[in-house]
Amino acid sequence: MLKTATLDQIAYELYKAEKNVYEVTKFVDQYPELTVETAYDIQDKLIELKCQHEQTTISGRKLGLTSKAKQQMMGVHEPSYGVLLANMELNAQLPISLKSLIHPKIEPEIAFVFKQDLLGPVITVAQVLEATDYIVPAMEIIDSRYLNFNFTLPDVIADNSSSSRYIVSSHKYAVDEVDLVNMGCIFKQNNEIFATSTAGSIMGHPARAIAWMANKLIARGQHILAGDVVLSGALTGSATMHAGDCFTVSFDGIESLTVRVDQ
Ligand code: OOG
Ligand code: MG
Repeated sequence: MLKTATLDQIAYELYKAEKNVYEVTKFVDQYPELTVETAYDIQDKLIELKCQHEQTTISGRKLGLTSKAKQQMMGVHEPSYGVLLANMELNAQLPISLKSLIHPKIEPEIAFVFKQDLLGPVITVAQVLEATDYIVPAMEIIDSRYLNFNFTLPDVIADNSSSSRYIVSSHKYAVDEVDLVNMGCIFKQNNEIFATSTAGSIMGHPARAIAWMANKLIARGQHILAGDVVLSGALTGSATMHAGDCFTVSFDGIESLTVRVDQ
C-alpha cells in the first residue's frame, strides 16, 4: 500500500510537470505496487489541485483507450477515464497555441452532452442514450506528462488519462439522428487522410463506453451530471501536432469539424 503522502506527492509531480511543461518518468517504475484504484485516487487529488490553483471547475469526463486503434498504439489494452475541466475547452474558430504543451497529439472523438444526471445504482446503454441531450463531433488534444508518452494503465490514470484540451463542434445531433455503430469517420491532417474508422470502433457503441465509465464512477461515489460533456474515446490513433497543421474530422452525413494549429 502506498502512503497518502506518496499519492499527494505523485499528484503534485504531475501537476508541476503540466504547469511547467516538462516530462516525468512513469511512476510504476518507482512504485510497482501502484494499482488502478490507487491511480484514480491520485487523479482525484490532481483534479482538486487543478481546480484550486487554476480557478476552474469540472465540465465533464473523458474516456481513453476505448478503441483497438488506441489500445494498440499505446500498448495498454484496457480503457481508462479522466476529468474534463472548463479551462481545457478551446474554441474551434481560434488557432491552437502549442506553447504551453509538452508533446501534444490530437485525435477524433464523439462527444455526448448530458441533460440528466446518471445516478445509478446501475447504468445501462439505454439509460446513457436517454440521458443524452445531443452528440457533437469533437477532437481531443492529449499531452501525456510522461517521457515519450510511455506509460502503464495506472500511470495514465494518475495523469488524468493524458487529457490536455478539447474542442467540440457547434453542430449538435440527437442520438437517433446518427448511426452510432456504422457511422464512418475520416480524420485528416493537412487535407490528407490520416486514418479512418467507424463509431462502433468504440467498444461496439460509444454509449457502451460511457455506461462502463458511469458504473465505475458510481462505485467511487461520482457521477456523470446534467450539462457534462463526455468524450467517448478516440476512434483512430492520434496525430502529432506541428505548427501550422490543420486537422479535420468528418463523420458520415453530418458537419465536419476543423481546427488549425498556430504558425
Ligand atoms: C491516453 C489517453 C487516450 C483516447 O481517446 O483514447 C485517449 C493516451 O493515449 O495518451 O484519450
Ligand atoms: Mg481521447
